[in-house]
Amino acid sequence: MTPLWHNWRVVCLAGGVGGAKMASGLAQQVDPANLTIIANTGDDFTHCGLPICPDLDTLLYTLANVGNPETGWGRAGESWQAMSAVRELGGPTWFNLGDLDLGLHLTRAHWLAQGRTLTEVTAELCGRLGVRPRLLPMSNQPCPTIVETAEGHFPFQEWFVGQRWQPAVQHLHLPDTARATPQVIAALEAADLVIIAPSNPFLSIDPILNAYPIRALLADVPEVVLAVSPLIGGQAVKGPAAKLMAELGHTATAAGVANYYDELLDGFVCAREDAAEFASHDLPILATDILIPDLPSRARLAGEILAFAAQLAEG
Ligand code: FO1
Repeated sequence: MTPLWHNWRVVCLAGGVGGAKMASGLAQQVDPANLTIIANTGDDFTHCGLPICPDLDTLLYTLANVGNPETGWGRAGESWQAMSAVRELGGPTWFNLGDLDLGLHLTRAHWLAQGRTLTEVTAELCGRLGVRPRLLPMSNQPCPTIVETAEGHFPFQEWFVGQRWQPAVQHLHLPDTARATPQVIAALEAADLVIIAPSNPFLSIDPILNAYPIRALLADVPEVVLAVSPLIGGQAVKGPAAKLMAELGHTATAAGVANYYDELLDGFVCAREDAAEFASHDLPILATDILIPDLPSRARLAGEILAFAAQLAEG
């Protein structure tokens, strides 16, 4: 029997590593013509004169099956000749750009300098790497996240990579001028299902929601909105999600994440061992195995989430 979600238009809001795993599961289940991934660009910055878009690139490489499975970012089979030269010449070495990865940054810089938008450039890169779902930056303008800590204000990558996300976060500053692209708005208006990937709620998802009018669209458009927990047993699968939740005054649990997204959600996906946290919640829960290191486990989780969403849509 054809599942209810078969012809659904599905949108996934995604940061880097967790977002890319979710996107790669959805790409195995949903017709690429019906799947749109909206990427956080709050982490983007200019380094050595080149525009770097870490979350977009992690999504691109993962969906193209050329990503580095150990780091989660960058390309598999990378070499580091250019970085050796940067080191030898006394250039900045705190942020590592592999040789293959540099090829992408050079190409993107070239096309952006010709006046193409980040949306157009991303579509071209997807075509070249054989990525068929639509991958969209949330915005075409720079929307840099600034991290306020007791040690001062840091541009995002200087805190995340440069400081290994150690200085305790007091506040995250998101630009109040961030605007979503027309393509992002159209995808959300047409969506039957929106999935908030198991990405960092503060660093990856909030910057997307902050790009006007994405948050309002999620609240208003009558689609099903689900989020997947980035925490299992109070620990982040990768990165600083648990640390940041505690520092920003939230409970670092799956239920804490669901409470944070609050009225945006129609349902929540958590690890089986966290199901008890939701015993007194009204929110519909799918409790399952959310550790998705490989292609089959990602396809399995995506299938379960789509079936859960179909149940919710049927009421
Ligand atoms: N993360 C690191 O921890 N160290 C790096 O040197 C590094 C380089 C890098 C280069 C290109 C790219 O697309 C991503 C890169 N990342 C690196 C990952 C990245 O900056 C962060 O994981 C994300 O911004 C957080 O989602």
